[in-house]
Order: sequence, then structure tokens, then C-alpha cells
Amino acid sequence: MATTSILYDAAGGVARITLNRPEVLNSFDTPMALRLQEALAEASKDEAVRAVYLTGAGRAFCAGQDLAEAVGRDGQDTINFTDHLRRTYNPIVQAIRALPKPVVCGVNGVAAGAGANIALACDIVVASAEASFLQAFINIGLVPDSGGTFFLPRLVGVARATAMMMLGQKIGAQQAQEIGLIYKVVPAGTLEEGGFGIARQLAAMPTKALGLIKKLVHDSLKNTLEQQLESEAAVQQEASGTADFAEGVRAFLAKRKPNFAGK
Ligand code: LHQ
Repeated sequence: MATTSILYDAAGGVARITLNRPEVLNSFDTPMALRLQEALAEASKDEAVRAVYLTGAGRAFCAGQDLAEAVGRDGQDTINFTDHLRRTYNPIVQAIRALPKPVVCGVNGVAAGAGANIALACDIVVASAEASFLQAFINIGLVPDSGGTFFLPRLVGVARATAMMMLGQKIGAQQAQEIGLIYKVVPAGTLEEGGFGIARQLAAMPTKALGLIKKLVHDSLKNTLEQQLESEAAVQQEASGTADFAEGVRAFLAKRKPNFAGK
């Protein structure tokens, strides 16, 4: 398996994962998708990693499926799409959502097709002003996958989601922020500070509680208010058992800055 299509670097509490096939706008072939799964698993199990930062090399974030692999250069189907999704993108989206640590996506350029939806699966999405989001699927006669039909209506409402998926037009980063598709747009050239900086900041925060917030937010999408209140009550008890809660309270009472260990 090629290992360079995904770069992985863990330092200072942050695992930086870089999609790295810039010559094809970081579009995914199967080895790259499998390698991303490995990278996410590594970030999940490494206790020294307290936040993940996902970004792309070169001018794009990710152009989705490598279409040359999907249909072959002669335009003939070479893969079964159901099997392919189950083996590649679905586990990626599920791994991002299940990872008990915050995942920040730094969208450095165009995010299209499955690439856009992998970005939207992340917990905090920061985009460079020159980035864009494109539900490209319809432009080649496909339907959105990799969670697009789940994330988009929830993020921007049914009207905008349907239009984005049906019209297949690029949404600029500024507009993406305005409609609530992403957290924030930062000036071109400042993603390192504005995106990676957020991952670094999160890596010094109470990791267990961050993971629990993520779980509560995701559970809320399928719960009633009553179930969610119960869930909060149970999860709060869990948070109160962490060393970081003890440290947070101690620091507050001593009027000093807390030093969270992520435990
Ligand atoms: C690419 C790609 C690409 C290969 C740019 N593949 N080479 C799941 C299940 C199974 C099968 C199907 O798919 C899926 C999930 C999906 O993701 S389906 C959606 C797949 N993605 C797309 O349809 C997006 C296709 N790309 C584009 O629309 C454009 O390239 C965008 C809008 C992303 C960027 O446009 P430009 O900035 O104008 O760049 P470009 O089009 O000139 O691309 C630069 C190079 O990258 C070019 O190669 P070349 O050799 O001419 O320099 C493209 O062929 C290559 N490339 N996307 N997905």
C-alpha cells in the first residue's frame, strides 16, 4: 500500500493528517482511503494525541473519489459502488464521528464530492477564504454519499441542502460560513494559525469532556428532549469523574490557569 498519499505526524498533542495526492487534487484512490482509516485509528488509540487536524496538500483539500479508479480511463465501471463505499468512505466518516477526541478540518482549497462530506463529518471546520465546497456528484450523474445527505440538511436546512446537492454548484468559503455549513472562514494563507491553531488549543483542553460533548451532540440528532436530558445527566456524571474536572475546579478556586492532562 502506498503510504505517502496520507501524511501522518503526531506532535504536541495534535495528529496532523494530510491528504497528499496533490496532482489529482487529493482525490481518493482505494489505498489512500484505507490509509486514512489507519491514520484515524492510530490517532484514536494514541493517548498522547488529544486532537486531530485533517487538511490537504497543495491547492485543494480533496476532489472526492479518483474518478479514473472508479470507472477506469475508458469510462467502463470497474468497481461495485456499494462495496466500495462500505469499504472506503463509510468507515472513514464513521471513524471521524466515533473518535473520542475533537477532529478539526482545515479546508485549504476545493472540497468536492466525498471530499466535501468528509470535511463536514469533522467536528470543527475552518476554511481558507480561497476554499470552496461542491456537492459534485450530480455533475456526473451520481447522488451524494459519504454522509452528505445526512450532514447537509442538518447543517444548512433542507432547502439549501437540496439546492446544493441538485445544482452541483460551488459554494465559496465565505458563503459556507454564512449559511452555517462550516464554523469559520479565515483569510487566505492563515489556515495554519486559524485552523491548526484551533487543534492545538483543543489539545490542551479537557480531552475526555470534549469527546463527551461530541457524543452528546451526535446523540441529540436522534434523541427526544427527554432522552437528551437523561443522556446529559449520565454523561455529566462521567465528566465529573475525570482528573481534568478536579484540576479545573482546583485551578478555579486557586485563581490560576488550569493544566489539563486530558485524563
Ligand atoms: C481528478 C479529480 C477526481 C481524478 C480533479 N478524480 N482526477 C463514491 C463511490 C464510488 C464512485 C464514485 O464516487 C464516490 C464519491 C465521489 O466523490 S463522487 C464525486 C467525485 N468527484 C468529482 O466529481 C469532482 C471532479 N472534479 C472536479 O469537478 C474539479 O476537478 C474540481 C471542481 C474539484 C476542481 O476544478 P479545477 O480547479 O478546475 O481543477 P481541474 O478540474 O483542472 O483538476 C486538476 C487535475 O486534477 C486534473 O488533472 P490534469 O491531469 O488535467 O491536471 C483533473 O483531472 C484532476 N482531478 N478531480 N475526482
